[in-house]
Amino acid sequence: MKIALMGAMPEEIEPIVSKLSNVTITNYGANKYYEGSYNGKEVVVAYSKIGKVFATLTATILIEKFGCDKLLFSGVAGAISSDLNIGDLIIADGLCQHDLDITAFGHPFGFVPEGEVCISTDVTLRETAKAVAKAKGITLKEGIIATGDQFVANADRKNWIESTFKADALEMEGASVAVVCNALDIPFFVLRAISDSADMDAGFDFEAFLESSAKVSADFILSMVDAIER
Ligand code: 4EH
Repeated sequence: MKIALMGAMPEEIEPIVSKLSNVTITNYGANKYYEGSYNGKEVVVAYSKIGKVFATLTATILIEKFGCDKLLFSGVAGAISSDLNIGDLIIADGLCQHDLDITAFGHPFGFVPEGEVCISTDVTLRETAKAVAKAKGITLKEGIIATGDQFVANADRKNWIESTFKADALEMEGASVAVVCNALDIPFFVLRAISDSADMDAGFDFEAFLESSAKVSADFILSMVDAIER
């Protein structure tokens, strides 16, 4: 078993890489891949850079070049649901692309022929997350995460994403990981800690809370690695 641990930004993987043993770095596809072990389990860690295209590339390389057979994403997100506050954790039940629009041809937002609006994450990994949360006494929210190539800092856009996709949080990479892992039949999981509320103050909040929220998510992901059966 080899577990891929992926983030989008350096801040999202630094708290993971710093806890690995026997790290080797491979440069590939204009990116760095950190291979190492965490409490005896083999992991490969990378940050993709921001957005759907880079996330697709990195997820594909983690699976096809490095041979990872599970993928866990860790990072931060903008809250949609009003019961998510800064630092809270949400796991994705499913992920959709809020910026995908071929509605001109009668399709719903987020849908392309032969695809699906919402791709579900692995049920076993979700159960592992709930067991870890219970053991740690942490509240985990579960819901839909909407992905798009936009930093949302606008209440109207946020409300549209909520009403169109029933989404609880939004970010810029998760649905890419979902598309890749779903197509390649790799169990995957997306965890995000809230850094902002995707509203007028989002830019400011994001800068203030990126590091602390990224660490909340990374610490939880490492506990999940410990809890995953060999
Ligand atoms: O990887 C991108 C980062 C913002 S863009 C998506 N991440 C953070 C999640 C996220 C998010 N996405 C969309 C947190 N809040 C979000 C929001 N909308 N409101 C970025 C960040 N820093 C420098 C440059 N670009």
